[in-house]
Amino acid sequence: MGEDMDVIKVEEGEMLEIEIEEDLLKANEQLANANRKIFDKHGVKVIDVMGSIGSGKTSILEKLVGKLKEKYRIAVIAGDVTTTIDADRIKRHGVRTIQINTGNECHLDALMIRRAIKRLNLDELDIVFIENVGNLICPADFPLGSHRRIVVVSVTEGPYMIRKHPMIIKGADIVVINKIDLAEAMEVDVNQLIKDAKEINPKAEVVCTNAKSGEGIDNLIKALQL
Ligand SMILES: Nc1nc2c(ncn2[C@@H]2O[C@H](COP(=O)(O)OP(=O)(O)O)[C@@H](O)[C@H]2O)c(=O)[nH]1
Ligand SMILES: [Mg+2]
Repeated sequence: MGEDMDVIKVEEGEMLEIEIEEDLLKANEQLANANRKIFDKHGVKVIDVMGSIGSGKTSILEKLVGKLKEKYRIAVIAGDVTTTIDADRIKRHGVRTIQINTGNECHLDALMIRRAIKRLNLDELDIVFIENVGNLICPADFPLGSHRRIVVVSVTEGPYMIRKHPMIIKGADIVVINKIDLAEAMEVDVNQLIKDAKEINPKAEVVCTNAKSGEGIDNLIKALQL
């Protein structure tokens, strides 16, 4: 697996490493704004998908790509510390896929995305999905230049995932509550998760999904205005 995958390996010292964190965040934001301008110039809509490992990001992307690939020209950039597992899964759906291996970094940054988009012909694309590195802490501080940010939380992570991650929920345009098919077994109250999300971020749209069956994916497509 991963042999013919297009992989960017981020070497040490190549990341946006600036001594003072504030400068780092500022530098990232400037690059993110520049990325956004590039996307807009080429008419590409970019969607950043965040969430813990195992929450269902790749499964949701597979379903989205499956439903949208006839209508739109799609590429997927998958971020992961070391593997190409996600990009391999998505590539099977026949869309252009790039893996970014971040090495020690627990999030993608705007420079990594800049490097990845250099490998894409943006004029021949309508949508770029980005699967961020799997956790709900680090990606919150690093905008990539995307138009929409999705946070995926699954019921198997227990009842407190949303309340315990207010920063990333605040920055989300859409909160997806996934694996609703397992809510009963997990004794997790989906309505309470929805309430938690709305309380932290009243502007975010909340969508419930079962990425295995595809339930709710059309609502997510609607929320994304695609
Ligand atoms: N039952 C159930 N399993 C799911 C659902 N979404 C994802 N999974 C499973 O959860 C595991 C992790 O999903 P994955 O998409 O790899 O999560 P990621 O790490 O966030 O990309 C896989 O075994 C999926 O088949 C769901 O809605 N319901
Ligand atoms: Mg994944």
